[in-house]
Amino acid sequence: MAQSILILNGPNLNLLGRREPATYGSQTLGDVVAACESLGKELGFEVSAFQSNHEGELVDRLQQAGIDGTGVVFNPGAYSHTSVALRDAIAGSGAVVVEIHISNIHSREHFRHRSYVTPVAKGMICGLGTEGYLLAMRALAVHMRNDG
Ligand code: CA2
Repeated sequence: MAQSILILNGPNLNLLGRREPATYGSQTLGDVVAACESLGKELGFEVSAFQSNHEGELVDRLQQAGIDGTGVVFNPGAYSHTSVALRDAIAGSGAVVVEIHISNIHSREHFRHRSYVTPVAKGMICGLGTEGYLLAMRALAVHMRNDG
């Protein structure tokens, strides 16, 4: 059975492409997911996607990913900077997560510089626009192949 990758997006990312194009680009979340699905075919991974504005729903998906052995490309949005619950969900479930931010969180306001997720993620990509989702998938695919 093909290995799988979940594209998980947190609060407000459903607005992608509709507001703040200078910061987040002009692709919609649908465009991003379509590009990830297409790369998934190329890499031989099943791809699913989920977005929620609700922290607990993100916790549920991370726990399930840990159980299923599904790799996660995760943009936690603003919860990155606030959520011990998301950090605990990753650490506690053993889900393999590559964190991604569209913008460079280190060149923005000070409160965005710290992510609670980064220390428990396999790695983190930021500032490369929506291309970051595809780079994260490639990194995850290499890691998952090596790990069986
Ligand atoms: O750069 C990123 O990907 C962020 O995770 C995006 C979050 C922000 O709170 C993080 O600091 C960095 C915000 C997501 C909101 O997305 C919008 C997209 C279009 C229009 C309005 C909001």
